[in-house]
Amino acid sequence: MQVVFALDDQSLENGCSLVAPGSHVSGEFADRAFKDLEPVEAEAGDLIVWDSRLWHGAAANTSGRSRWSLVATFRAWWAKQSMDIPRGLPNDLYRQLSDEQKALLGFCSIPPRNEHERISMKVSYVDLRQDVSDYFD
Ligand SMILES: O=C(O)CCC(=O)C(=O)O
Repeated sequence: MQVVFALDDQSLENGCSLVAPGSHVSGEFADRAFKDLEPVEAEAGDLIVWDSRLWHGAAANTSGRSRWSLVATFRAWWAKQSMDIPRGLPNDLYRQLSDEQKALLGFCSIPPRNEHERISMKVSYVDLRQDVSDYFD
């Protein structure tokens, strides 16, 4: 999810966001030659939200005025598979994985047993353990 929080009024003249409606479901990466972009004009204080897959950018600022905004991208780090892969993965496979692959398989989002073990469900790469059995009793 992409979020643009407009700190200034935003028009085509001062470089507002540009989007390609429907492109988020095209299954294609952004085509930089694509010309049929639509401006997203906004007032200071508006919050604009779109699917991060939407092809987007910003117009050239030709106004001589500022066009400040805060842009942030969010994704669901807690999204997990429906099978309990962390608990069932053979250790010889686990040991071959990179930290990123371990995170994708859920080893960075194993829920704690209780608030004494951990408050957050999220753990970082430095908290990854040596063996699968080190996560479970
Ligand atoms: O400047 C904007 O309005 C959009 C910028 C943006 O979404 C990005 O840089 O990914």
